[in-house]
Amino acid sequence: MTTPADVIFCGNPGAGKSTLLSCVSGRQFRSGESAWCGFCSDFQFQESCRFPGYRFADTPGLADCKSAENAAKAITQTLMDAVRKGRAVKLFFVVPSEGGRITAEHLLTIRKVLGCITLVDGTSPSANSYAVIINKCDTALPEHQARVREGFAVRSPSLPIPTCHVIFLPRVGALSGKDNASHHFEGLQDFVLNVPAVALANVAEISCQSTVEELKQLQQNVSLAFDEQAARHEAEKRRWEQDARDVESALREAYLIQLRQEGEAATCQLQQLRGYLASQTEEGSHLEMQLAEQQRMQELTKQVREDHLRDLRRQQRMKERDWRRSIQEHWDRETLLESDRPVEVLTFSAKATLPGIA
Ligand SMILES: Nc1nc2c(ncn2[C@@H]2O[C@H](COP(=O)(O)OP(=O)(O)OP(=O)(O)O)[C@@H](O)[C@H]2O)c(=O)[nH]1
Ligand SMILES: [Mg+2]
Repeated sequence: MTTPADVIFCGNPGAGKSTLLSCVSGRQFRSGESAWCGFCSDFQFQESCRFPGYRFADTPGLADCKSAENAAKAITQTLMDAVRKGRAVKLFFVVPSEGGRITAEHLLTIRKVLGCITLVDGTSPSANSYAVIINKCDTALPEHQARVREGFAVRSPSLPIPTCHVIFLPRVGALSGKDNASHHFEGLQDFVLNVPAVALANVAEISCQSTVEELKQLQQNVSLAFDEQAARHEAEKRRWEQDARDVESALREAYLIQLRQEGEAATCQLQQLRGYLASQTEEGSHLEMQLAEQQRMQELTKQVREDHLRDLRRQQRMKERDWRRSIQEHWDRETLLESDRPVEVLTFSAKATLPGIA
């Protein structure tokens, strides 16, 4: 938890100050016009068990011309009470959302309240020394929010003290037209706790004298600033659109190049595959030819061998026939001569001289 401080809500009538204070603190701050009727300098701080040590103060709306002086007094007294008690102050301005525009009336209130403050070091409040609650937002359009944030974040003739502490709260139907109703706004308590507190040394009276003239001047400034901002945003939008188109065409170009390169690589691979297939086919047909040649040679060899074998057998048969014939002749001669030698011995010696055939 941050160091306890006084939480003070300022803003124009009907912005939702009392309602939001009740929602944050859990204490009842009377809302609606009746809350500040009569003499409005009758302020009161309230403490909350949700935030020990903190004090919460509501203030009346400042831009209402009829009661502006009383409202100014009430704001000054509230701030002076913090000064007297030496308490740091967290200053919040509640501003209703108007479609991404902050009107001159609300800026005038911020300027007037900040303009009456002197800090302990003798200086005026600097950038980020207060916070803004944009209330009753009907839409959460990012471009509206960005425009409002930018409007508060940049120092301008309409807003000499900028701030980056801005929160957007939705319009809650259940609170509409109801006094003293409550609602939990997501992130609001943390926002209140985290906004820096400032130590005040003095608070001057808020002047309501030349409010009408100041408002007129401010309205012109605001309208000018709004037009400038709109023109800047339009130019920025056009630049972004052009950038987006450039990026898109660069991406498309890169994609096409990649596609082309992939196509070329695929074609190259296909050619390699075709080449490989062709070489394999050639090798295959070469092998087939070799095989056929081998088979032919085998057939031929077989043929030659068979021829040779047949030849040998024929020669064998012829030799055998000659031999038998010669044996027979020899035998006949021997028989005729009545030889004493046995026939087996003669047969054996004749076989032993035949060429090696089984
Ligand atoms: N729909 C809706 N109504 C809201 C919201 N906040 C406040 N209101 C209503 O707006 C009206 C004014 O709210 P207040 O809280 O009284 O406003 P204020 O800033 O305190 O006004 P003054 O005290 O007159 O300066 C009330 O009727 C609330 O019910 C919101 O977020 N949504
Ligand atoms: Mg109020």
